[in-house]
Amino acid sequence: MVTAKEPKQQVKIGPTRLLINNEWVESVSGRRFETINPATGEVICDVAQADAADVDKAVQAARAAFYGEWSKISATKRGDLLYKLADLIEQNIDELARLETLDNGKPLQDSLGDLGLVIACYRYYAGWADKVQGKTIPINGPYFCYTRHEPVGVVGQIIPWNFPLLMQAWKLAPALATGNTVVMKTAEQTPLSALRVGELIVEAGFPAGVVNLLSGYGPTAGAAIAHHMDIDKVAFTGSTEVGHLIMEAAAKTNLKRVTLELGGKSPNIVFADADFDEAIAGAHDALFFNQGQCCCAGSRLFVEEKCYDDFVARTVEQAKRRVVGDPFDANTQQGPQVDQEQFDRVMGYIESGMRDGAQMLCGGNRVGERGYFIAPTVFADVRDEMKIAQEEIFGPVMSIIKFKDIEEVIQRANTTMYGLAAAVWTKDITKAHAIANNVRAGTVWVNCYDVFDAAAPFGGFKQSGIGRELGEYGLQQYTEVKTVTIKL
Ligand code: TXE
Repeated sequence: MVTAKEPKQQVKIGPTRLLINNEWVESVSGRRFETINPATGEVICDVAQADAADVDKAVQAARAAFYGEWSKISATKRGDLLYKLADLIEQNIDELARLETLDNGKPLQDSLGDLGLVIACYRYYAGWADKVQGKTIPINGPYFCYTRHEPVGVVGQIIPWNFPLLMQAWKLAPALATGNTVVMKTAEQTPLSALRVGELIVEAGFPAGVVNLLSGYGPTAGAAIAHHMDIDKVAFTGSTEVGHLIMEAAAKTNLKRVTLELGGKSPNIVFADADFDEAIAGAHDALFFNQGQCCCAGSRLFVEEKCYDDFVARTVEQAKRRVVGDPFDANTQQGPQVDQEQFDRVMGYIESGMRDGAQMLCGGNRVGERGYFIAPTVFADVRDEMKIAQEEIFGPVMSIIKFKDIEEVIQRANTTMYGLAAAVWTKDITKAHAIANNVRAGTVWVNCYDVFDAAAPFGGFKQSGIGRELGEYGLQQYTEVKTVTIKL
């Protein structure tokens, strides 16, 4: 049950203006927009609303910094600044976690979990800053040839609302480690925590113009970034639909580099020989974690025929036990969906599942009278062609699908336009490798799910994206290779 108290009282609201050139400014238009507490539906505060004119200002600041002070700072010093930022985030971890929970609705424990990964990400890339090296190349003739890995330039970054602080870290850390400057637009649903990090960025000592933070909407501020002629690269995380628009904008303007991390419909495959308790708990978390609002959610749960009935029964029991309620309550496992639009969308998918004849075994309803809470919902007997098995639901709605054998499940797992993640639960190492090798996805987890580490790359095959984030691979997306050839 929802027991939302007045979480606002427990949270200190940080800056609500735009960060451009290390100054906190109102938008050029003077417009502001409201950000809502998803646990209550009430307004938290309003925030300056950037559009194209503010993007221009931010790009000018970022360009000046790129050619100016930032270009003169050593790689080691860039690393030091990132370490300092990580330390400041760690010192303010409780305040940031509460702000994240207030604006996004995720349980406080989950915000703290995200922040652990945030801090690790900044530290990981801080360590890389002075280790990005080119090569010397033995070309023919009397020449000395080497490569330099140079920053791409001014980078536009557009991030979503499901992991506001973590997505900020995944984007900022590799970009700054490699010497780029940034114009970042946060999601309109969750502007607050990123702005508080902006204060810490200034406090850490990053020069003016290196990081510019804009709150605002996609079709205005976001599109202005994607179309800007003086932005060298755009990194986007969000829907596949908008991913198409970002690439189109880059193609129509200056061919800025594009990296995309988009939606998914990830197969989570349970064989009858799996450790049953672990598979049930793992499949539950794979789907319901973060209110189901994960791009890599295990949203097509394939269960082998031999163990199907038992698995379904126990999975439903577990879903019924999930504690939904006030995200500030320590016992809460599931908070509200992020906003009314996402709530309506998820409820629409629940209706479509029922219409298509899937068997709804629990949930399906709103929880409480205010806020955007949805009961954990489990559909069994889902068929591949149903909408709930095809489209990204992005909510606490599990779709269980029966399969007979390994060849069949590999083929069915791959019948999707997405390819972000996959998982397999089995004690048979041959089956585990067969799934790992043959499912077309950027990440495959074996007997685990959602294991993230700043050192391990993440990203999509097919329409789940272009490029990789995290790890050494993530650095490559933020550098240009320059070949220098010198006659001897
Ligand atoms: O996404 P959008 P929405 C999926 C998920 C969800 C659906 C819709 O299925 O239900 O997308 O969510 C900015 N030019 N994911 O509407 O619109 C927007 O302001 C430039 C998966 O929130 O893609 C925000 O900052 N930018 C996902 C960001 O794009 C634009 C996370 C994401 O918003 C823009 C979120 C435009 N024309 C949603 N339009 C993931 N991969 O994790 C919007 N934006």
